[in-house]
Amino acid sequence: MMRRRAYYVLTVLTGLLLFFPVGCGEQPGDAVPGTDEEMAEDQAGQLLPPEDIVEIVLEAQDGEVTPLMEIEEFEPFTHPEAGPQEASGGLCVVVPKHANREREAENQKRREEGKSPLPHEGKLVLTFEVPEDDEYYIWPRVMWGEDGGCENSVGFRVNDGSELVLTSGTYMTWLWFKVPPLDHRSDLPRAYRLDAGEHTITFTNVEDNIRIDQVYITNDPYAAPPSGQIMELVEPDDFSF
Ligand SMILES: [Ca+2]
Repeated sequence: MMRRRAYYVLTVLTGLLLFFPVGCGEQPGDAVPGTDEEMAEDQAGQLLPPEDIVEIVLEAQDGEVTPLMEIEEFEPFTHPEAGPQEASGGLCVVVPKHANREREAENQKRREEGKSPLPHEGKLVLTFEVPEDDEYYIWPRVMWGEDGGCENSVGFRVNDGSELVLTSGTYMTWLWFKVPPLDHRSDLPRAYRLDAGEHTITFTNVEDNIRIDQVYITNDPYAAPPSGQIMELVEPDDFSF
C-alpha cells in the first residue's frame, strides 16, 4: 500500500514538472494530468504492434474553430537548422500573438481584487471516427511562437478527459508532439482507450502565438510521424459499426 502511494505521488510530481511551463503565469482551468494507476501499469509492459494498423490524419483547419483561435494562412519560411516550414493545406489554426493581452490585464486586476482569474477564450474541436475498440496514440503537429519563453503551450483533451497542457522548448519549427505517457518509465506516447465510433480532440487557448496544423492518430504505439514532415491525408475507410 505504501509503495503504491509513493508511486502515485511521484507520478503527480512528474506530471506537474512535465506539463506546467515555468514562469509563464497562471493557467486557469488546467487540470493536473490524469494519474490513473491501473492504466499507467498497463503501459509499463511491452506492447506488440497491432495486426491491423489504423492511421487517421486530421487537418486543424477542418475542425470547429472558436475565437480567439482562428484559421490562418501559414506563410512558409526556412528555419536555419530545421529547414523549410510549411503547413499542410497551407492553413493552420492559430492563437494570434497578443490575443490574450486583454484577458491577462483583466486577470491582473481580478487578482488584485482577490478574485480568481478567468480562462483564456478559444478552442479547436476535431471530430473523428475509429473503426474498432483499441488503444490509440494521438500526435498533434504544432508550432510554438518565437518568444522563446511563453508562447509554447496549448490545452489538449480527448473526449471529456482531463485537460493536459502540451508544452516543450522547441520554437518556430513544426513538431509532432508526443503526448507523455501516464507511466513515466515508458518511451511510448500516451495511450487512449477508444471504442469504435466517434470521438473528439479539443485544443484550448492557454498561451498566444501557437499554431496547430494536423493531428495524426494511430493504433500503432511505435508509429511516430517523421520529424518535420506533413502527413498525407488518409481517406477514411467505409467503417461499418
Ligand atoms: Ca493544416
